[in-house]
Amino acid sequence: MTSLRFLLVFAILSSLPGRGLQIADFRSQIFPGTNADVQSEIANLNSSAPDPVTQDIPAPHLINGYEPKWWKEAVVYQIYPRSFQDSNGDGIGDLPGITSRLDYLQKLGVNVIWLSPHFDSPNADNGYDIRDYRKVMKEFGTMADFDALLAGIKQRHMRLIIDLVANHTSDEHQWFVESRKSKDNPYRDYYIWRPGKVGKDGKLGPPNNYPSYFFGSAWQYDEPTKEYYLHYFAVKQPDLNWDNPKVRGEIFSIMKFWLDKGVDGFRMDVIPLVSKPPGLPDLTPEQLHDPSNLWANGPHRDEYLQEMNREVLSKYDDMSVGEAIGINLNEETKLVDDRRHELNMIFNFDAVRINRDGKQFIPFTLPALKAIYAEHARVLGKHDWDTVFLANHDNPRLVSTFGNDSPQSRVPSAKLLATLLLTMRGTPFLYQGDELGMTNYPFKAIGEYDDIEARNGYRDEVKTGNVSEAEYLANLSKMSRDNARTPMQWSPTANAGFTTASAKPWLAVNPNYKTINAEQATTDPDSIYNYTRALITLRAKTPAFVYGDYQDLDPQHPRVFAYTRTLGDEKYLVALNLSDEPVAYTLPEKLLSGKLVTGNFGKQEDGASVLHLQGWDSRIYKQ
Ligand code: TEU
Ligand code: CA
Repeated sequence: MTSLRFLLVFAILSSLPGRGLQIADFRSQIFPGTNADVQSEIANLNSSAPDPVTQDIPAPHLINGYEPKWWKEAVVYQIYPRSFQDSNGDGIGDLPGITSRLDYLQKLGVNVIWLSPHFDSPNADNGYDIRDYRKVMKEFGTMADFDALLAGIKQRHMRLIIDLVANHTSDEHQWFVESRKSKDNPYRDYYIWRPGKVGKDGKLGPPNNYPSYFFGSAWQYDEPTKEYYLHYFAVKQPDLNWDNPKVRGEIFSIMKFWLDKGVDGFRMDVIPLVSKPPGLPDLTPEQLHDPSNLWANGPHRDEYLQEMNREVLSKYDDMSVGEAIGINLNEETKLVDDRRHELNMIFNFDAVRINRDGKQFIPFTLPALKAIYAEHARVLGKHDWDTVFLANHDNPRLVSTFGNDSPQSRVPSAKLLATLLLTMRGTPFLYQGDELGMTNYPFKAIGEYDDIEARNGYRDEVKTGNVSEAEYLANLSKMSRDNARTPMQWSPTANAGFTTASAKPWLAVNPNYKTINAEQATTDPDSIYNYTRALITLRAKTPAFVYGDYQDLDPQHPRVFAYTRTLGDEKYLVALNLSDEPVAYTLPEKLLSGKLVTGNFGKQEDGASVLHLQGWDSRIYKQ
């Protein structure tokens, strides 16, 4: 019986063209009748003598044990609005600029857009410091511009998730303006205030030894009430006190405001940090090295996320992805197990930050990277869901970090990385410009950087003589977030078409825009853009890349990443050479390659036991 059903399932699967909805179509194809028929079909299935095989047969609508969901079948594209497209010549990207580029995104085939913060903000941290959650940042436009953007996205059958920055606000937010006025102000308890502590030097100092992610202490003394307030990030980003139910109520109503406008969900900024350690004792030396693990595992974290789900998320057909620094894999299931009703998925930073110790660049090996994906596949089960990403606005460029951005290797390595992101297990998140193979910027001096993290680091590390300027700048040029934030390169014309020729972009355009730009890429059939487009189309019609099991075929191979995705008897082999040198790769366990579906060098070698992979060669075979 079981095999008959699977046969049915996959016969139809492999014949269905088109997008996520196919699951529904396939479901209605498999069980064309009304729901009642479906139920009786199930009943018949289960009524016959308890046959161990059928007993664990998954509920008919599950696919390989997974509950089908649009956000599991989605390909997400992240937009950093300040750097995407300027529409009014002030050198700063804005919402009408994004709206003018929606056809470019629809053509690429992505179906969910994640918009980094677009709210009113004094931009101490480029929008991640919000002054008014129900107002659009004036540089980005008006609420009417937002509504036009949302309408344009929906008209193109795409969805929009926005950035919920609720661990902290701007210090210019009305709540904080009130809170700092006096100790008995009704908003005092919206934030975390503590009296200072007199140190051994007899001087008043911060309440404890918490460091800020942006250098210096995480506490700021405030003259009006002579107390300190907590800020895990910048001084102008005071942390909210989520232990205060009023604060949680405020955030939940802000979420409803945007969901009622038609937004499809949230990417939630450092959301695990909202439950603070009780009593706020000093960090131990070990915790001081990376306080995230302590700060992300507060006592009320899950309780507050379950409350958020109960009060808001469960009431809409929405998508929630938590940015979860400090959450390791074993903790991840607590946040994403769909039986716990917290979040749909999280960003776990194991892979994207494999090349850093704190803020220091460190080399990594391919087996170490492969081990992370193998562990994710082992730990995250059928009730969990994962994200797949290797770049965003907080990390250096994808091809420069995980590929090779030299002239001869940039295109093949960028195509290889697109293949990895779009065939791996979990919802893929692409970052603006990676579909063009945009690279890190040739930063030379601290004055070229905008990012508060880069500038504070220079102040505290170089100006104090802790680190030499050369050493600091050398590490920064590889690791800085500003590498990802240079303006989008649309054309070979002045300012790469990001803004007018006469305007001064808020951050310099990468000088390689003459060769690397969307105009060239969209018209070149062999471009990274069109290769990515074909991969997105392939993923949309191949549920094995969404719901299929993952298996690493050769975890210890130092240069080749070979894995399979299997859904029933649909099986695909992905073979990637993540090095400059060619490899004659013998497939393990007498496996044969199968039929080539796509490859960035077009080399066939169907049904082969040895694949002659060029440097950065990437191939997908149907087995
Ligand atoms: O980022 C949190 C985060 O992981 C980074 O800030 C990281 O800790 C930092 O870059 C250290 O290298 C989120 C947003 O994505 C980021 O842009 C904001 O700056 C930050 O939170 C505060 O809102
Ligand atoms: Ca503008």
